[in-house]
Amino acid sequence: MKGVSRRGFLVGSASLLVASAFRPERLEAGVLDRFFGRPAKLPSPITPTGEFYLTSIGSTPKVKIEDWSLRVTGLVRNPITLRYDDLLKRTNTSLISTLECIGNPIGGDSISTAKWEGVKLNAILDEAGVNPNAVDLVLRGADGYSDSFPAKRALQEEVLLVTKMNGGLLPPEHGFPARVIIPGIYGMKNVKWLTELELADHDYQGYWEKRGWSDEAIVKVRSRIDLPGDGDTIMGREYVIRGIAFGGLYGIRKVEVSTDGGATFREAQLEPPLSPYSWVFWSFPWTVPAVSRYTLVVRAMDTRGVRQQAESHSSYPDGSSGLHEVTVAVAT
Ligand SMILES: Nc1nc2c(c(=O)[nH]1)N[C@H]1C(S)=C(S)[C@@H](COP(=O)(O)O)O[C@H]1N2
Ligand SMILES: [Mo]
Repeated sequence: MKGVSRRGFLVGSASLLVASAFRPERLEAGVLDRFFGRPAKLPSPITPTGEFYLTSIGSTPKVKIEDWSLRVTGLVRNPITLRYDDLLKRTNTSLISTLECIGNPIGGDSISTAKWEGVKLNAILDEAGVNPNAVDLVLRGADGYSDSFPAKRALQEEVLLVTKMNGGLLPPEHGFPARVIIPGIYGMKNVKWLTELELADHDYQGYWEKRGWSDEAIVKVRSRIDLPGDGDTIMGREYVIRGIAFGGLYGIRKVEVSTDGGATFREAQLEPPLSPYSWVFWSFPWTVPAVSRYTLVVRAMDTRGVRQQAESHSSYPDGSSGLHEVTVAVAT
């Protein structure tokens, strides 16, 4: 079990290494803030591109756009090759969607939200004519990474072949020239720097699956307390506890907060989300009964009625579970 959870930790630490190598300020903004006790804060509903979490197995590949193309191959009637200009010309749809790394621990910040623009993947796949025997869509990136997800899912309306992020071209580190965004599926399958989409007749095992991570990689219902931060001291008796919750493809029906270490829970207020596939912001006005220390706990339920799992488990192999809690002191 030890070895297993260490592997779970690897994704997170790898992402930190990559983030720090490319944008030293990111490490400062995330990890160092915590070490130096800068105030906790609520994220923006749309994560500014420069603050969006980063994870990759290596460095950002340099793609020469004149030489780049995206090929659709395998079990299709007409294999097609898309050039960058074609893809930009076809960019006609947008989607706000939250992306989370499967290695994100409970309470972690490898989760962000962007407005993605691109073309529906099913438009491209329909043009290629997918053979009904196709099982998986295999996605290959210019960095040698690959992953796959079910061909049936690839034909659904909400899956995008993305060229733009938050109004600008996809930045190099987030997958320029093109990536895929699949709402409700952990980041690992949202392949960046795409060069090939292959329809395969079998269940393909991608980079992380070969290392034991989940093949389905469906995001789990989760919630996080952003305010107050763990270890904070609250001044006064009126405080609004705030945070986010995320239910992947299904959205969030309910968030509940405990101010007594999980013994009792009461319902928080939800803000309407920016999209069915984005995180939800919640708030919980709290009248503090006495000067003391408190353990605050949060839990969520998705729109299907599936509850956030209370039992803690590391992210390996299929995403972390458990309830986020913070301990605060109240002074007056
Ligand atoms: N080509 C390629 N795509 C990739 C990866 C990678 O290493 N190479 N990492 C995946 C993982 S594990 C995650 S969590 C997301 C992160 O996307 P972001 O860096 O834009 O946040 O990209 C996914 N797509
Ligand atoms: Mo990831």
